[in-house]
Amino acid sequence: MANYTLSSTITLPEFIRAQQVLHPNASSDLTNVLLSIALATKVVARGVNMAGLASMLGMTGETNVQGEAVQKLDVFADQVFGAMLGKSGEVISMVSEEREQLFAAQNTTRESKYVVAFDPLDGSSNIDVNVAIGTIWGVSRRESRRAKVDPAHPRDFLQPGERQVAAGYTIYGSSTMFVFSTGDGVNGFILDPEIGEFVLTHPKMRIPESGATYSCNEGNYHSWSNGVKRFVDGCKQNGASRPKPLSLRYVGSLVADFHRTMLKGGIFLYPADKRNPGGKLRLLYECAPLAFIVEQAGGRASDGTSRILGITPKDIHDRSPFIIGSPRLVEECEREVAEHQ
Ligand code: AHM
Ligand code: MG
Repeated sequence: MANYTLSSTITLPEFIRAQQVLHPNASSDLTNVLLSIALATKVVARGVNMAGLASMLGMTGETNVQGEAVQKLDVFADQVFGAMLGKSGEVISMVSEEREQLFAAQNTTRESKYVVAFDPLDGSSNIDVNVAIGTIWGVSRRESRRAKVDPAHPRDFLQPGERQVAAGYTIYGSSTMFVFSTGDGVNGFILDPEIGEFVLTHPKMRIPESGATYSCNEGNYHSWSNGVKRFVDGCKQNGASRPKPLSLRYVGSLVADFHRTMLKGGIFLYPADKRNPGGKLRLLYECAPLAFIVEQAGGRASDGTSRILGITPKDIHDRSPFIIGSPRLVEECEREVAEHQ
């Protein structure tokens, strides 16, 4: 605590407002969206911290559109994000992992410019065991702004991830951390619970060129493609490209695995397998926002053959194989995938 004084730090709202002044693209409307997301994040962080005490752990008994058992905290986080973004007045519609259809914001107007896709609580299988979980979100400009269409139109969401104007994630871990980009680098903030505000701790984040860890569910090894198998086999060996084998690190919460990869370098992969022939992770609210962040930090994100940010989803809940991390390792994986089908 010795070197930490609030007067010498920048809080998230201060940072967002300063960005608006410095960068013409970061308009006041986007500022409002980002402030709503930051507020929703704080409410969810409180819920995550209190869940064990407030009977908010466990299943609801429902199954979501993905066919997965819904947890009480999933529902809570989904409702908080939907409500907070919905009342900002700047958002026309939203997509959530927890809802089958996109849904209109509460305070929508014809002038509302943005659509937001989010995974309100990622890493659900880790909720009950006190392991880090997260939230992932991406903001894009609505396509149908001036057209006379229903305010909530799928076409607003079916845009390649490179059109996102902002993206970010929160990790609810040993501390709560908020990381985001508006296309001008990546910055990270830790929540100071005493004052209830995020404070800038990781300015201008860059992912290392390479790293010492690979991260994947290796239980799926036998149903991967030959290229992916060869890459992962290579991670365990030393040779010309690496002096010693990489270490395996896998939390099973995408946000936690990605965050470690961002800070320390390495590679995360969730390739296609027999159970998930199109990949498991969702393009719109898992892959595209993290791809936006990683590219802004000097990293790379791919489905094995194409850049994630170039892919146009056909459906709001589309899935994709996902390979993300340090550029050298992702390129190495792409080479193996291209050469060994
Ligand atoms: P969720 O959004 O329902 O929590 O599912 C996504 C999670 C990711 O956080 C994680 O990378 C992956 O699923 C883990 O899957 P598996 O248990 O198959 O390894
Ligand atoms: Mg998820």
